[in-house]
Amino acid sequence: MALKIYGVARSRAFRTLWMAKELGLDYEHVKVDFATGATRTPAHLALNPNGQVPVIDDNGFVLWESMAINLYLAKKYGVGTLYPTRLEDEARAWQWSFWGMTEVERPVLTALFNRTILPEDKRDAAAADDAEKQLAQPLRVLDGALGGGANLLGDNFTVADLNVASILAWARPAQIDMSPFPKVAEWLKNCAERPAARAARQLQRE
Ligand SMILES: N[C@@H](CCC(=O)N[C@@H](CS)C(=O)NCC(=O)O)C(=O)O
Repeated sequence: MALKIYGVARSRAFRTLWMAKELGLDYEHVKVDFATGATRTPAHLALNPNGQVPVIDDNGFVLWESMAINLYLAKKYGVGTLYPTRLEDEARAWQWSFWGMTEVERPVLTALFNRTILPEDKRDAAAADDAEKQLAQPLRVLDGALGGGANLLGDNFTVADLNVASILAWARPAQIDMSPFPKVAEWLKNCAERPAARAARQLQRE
């Protein structure tokens, strides 16, 4: 098969699996599990020297970093649908993807780990609360941006929405209160209810 996606669905590989489902791609899922040390084997390090997933191998072209992978796949297979055609919209897709990684991912993960993932005696409630406070500013920005249309680049769902929503998918298990950000809450729900998102979530249960 031409495209291989490395990484179990309960890792950041979820983002890429969701993208592949949106694009209707045929792919081989190589279920490398970060929890077993499988990301640190010589074979995996040869693909991604960071020892992480996701990674893709698209017919011999190897790429890591979830946002870069999704932008690449969307541009290769989804111009005019998931990937914008206007240069300015393309730049906004990058803007939102970088923003998600730099402004949102760390605090949402801090809340997630300290509220649900770590063993109870290792959780730091204050760190989680602090992370939720830090998230308020970017969530206000996102709420404001969603005032102009149903999605980040306008009416249509694009890679910008998928990339940011796949990071914010952790907000619910992290028990982030979304009530001050009603547009974000509605947009996130719509993104999560897409058939491709549901199909990717199903992979987390297998
Ligand atoms: N910035 C990277 C982060 C990738 C990452 O941290 N992946 C985790 C799983 S969600 C991983 O593979 N961890 C294994 C390890 O660090 O050993 C991306 O977005 O692709």
